[in-house]
Amino acid sequence: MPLTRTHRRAGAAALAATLVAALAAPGVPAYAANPIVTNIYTADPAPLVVGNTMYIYAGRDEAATGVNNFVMREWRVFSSTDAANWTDHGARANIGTFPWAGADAWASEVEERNGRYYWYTSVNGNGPGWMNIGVAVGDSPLGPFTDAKGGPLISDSTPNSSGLNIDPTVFTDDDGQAYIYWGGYWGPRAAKLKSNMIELDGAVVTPTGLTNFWEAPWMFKRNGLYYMIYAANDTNGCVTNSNYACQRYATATNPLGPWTHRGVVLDQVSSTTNHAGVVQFNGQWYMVYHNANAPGGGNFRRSVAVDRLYFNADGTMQKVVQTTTGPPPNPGGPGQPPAGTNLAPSATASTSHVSAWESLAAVNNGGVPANSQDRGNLAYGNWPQQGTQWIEYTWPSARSVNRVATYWFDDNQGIDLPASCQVQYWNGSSYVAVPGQSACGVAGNTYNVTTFTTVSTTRLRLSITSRPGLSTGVLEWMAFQS
Ligand code: FUB
Repeated sequence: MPLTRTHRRAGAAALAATLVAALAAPGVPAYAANPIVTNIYTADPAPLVVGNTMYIYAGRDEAATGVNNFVMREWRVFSSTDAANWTDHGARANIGTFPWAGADAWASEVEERNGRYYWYTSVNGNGPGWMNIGVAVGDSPLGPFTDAKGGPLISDSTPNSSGLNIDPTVFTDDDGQAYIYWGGYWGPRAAKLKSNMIELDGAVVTPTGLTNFWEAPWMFKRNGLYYMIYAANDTNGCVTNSNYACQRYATATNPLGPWTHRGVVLDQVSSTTNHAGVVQFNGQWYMVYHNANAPGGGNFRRSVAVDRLYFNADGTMQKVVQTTTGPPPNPGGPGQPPAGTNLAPSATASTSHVSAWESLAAVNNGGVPANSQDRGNLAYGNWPQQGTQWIEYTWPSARSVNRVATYWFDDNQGIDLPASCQVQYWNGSSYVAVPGQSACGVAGNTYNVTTFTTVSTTRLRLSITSRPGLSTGVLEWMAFQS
């Protein structure tokens, strides 16, 4: 079983010793929180969603302390069903996967097509030049993977290739056309891929508009708009020292550009390199990136981290807030309302604040949300308020209550899942926490049930504390006596 956050809080120290010993083996749970793995060093993460699972494909940094070079020989896979708790599946490809290669298992990305999984890798071939793009293929997200081509897909002998042929990102458009972008040393390149996914289709082009591109492109599409994030290392709003990098991004209305630069989406991280991927999972957007934050970490001993990514209403992206906690668990799925008689519809709702364009009526109108972004039955939000806000039920006479269920609203913009919450009741003179309450859950896309010792009250309150810089919202708040 993957570790939960509760486990982590309760027994992180005890678990550490066990995990350090156990994690060499595949299929072993990895730490949650950021970095997501701390028993080994991992870098260049590439997310992929398959069904209800998010995979992260990453390189492994094996440089000893004080070694100022990449020592990278294998690519590993991690998976999660909630973007918070991760399982390490071990190395699923390595330099030996490519008989023509000899070193440097650098950044990679996996793309699915017709049930096959194509793993595009940066690797040092034994031929002329330095880095190449190879491609392995497997029949499942975990492989086994074998060399798909018998030689590089892209090398220094590919006409118009990059000054450094690394960091492939492969994107398949709605019409089935796949594209590969790659490059380093300020040299982004792009090409179409044939439907066999292992041959370029036509000429390599030099995309325009990727301002200050350095390396590490990642392409995705949202609402019909193409996005490219990429590492830049300019000191013009990106980094304080050009040994480091940030993630800039650009958008386009055509998959081959031209691109329009939009700004910085991830600031400098604690490692000099900055490599990220973006993915939508269970209705929410995530950025997966690396830093040097694991104990003993450094520029060649990096670690993968995951955080939420938010879009503004105009499609621009907010800067990712780099956290040590990682995102809250997001198990997804519509969920079913808890059984029992819901006392909420018979109450009058009130709140500390409701946004003008949202509705407090949402919380007790009996709606059944499909997910945390579902506005179909109204949504309550308290934007632009931050910190602690509340919603409250008042009944004309006392009710006995010992359980609530909360379905949070998350608009992927200013309203997010809260940092914490507490159930309170009016004891005749003030609001106090209901006695014996279980954890007040903050997961999205589900009913968070909190139980407590029965109270008899006319007023029940849900106190909600936001995550930094964000507001909170509720789609449904149910109250029961079991
Ligand atoms: O991990 C080796 C190289 O460092 C990657 O290919 C680059 O993107 C940078 O992260």
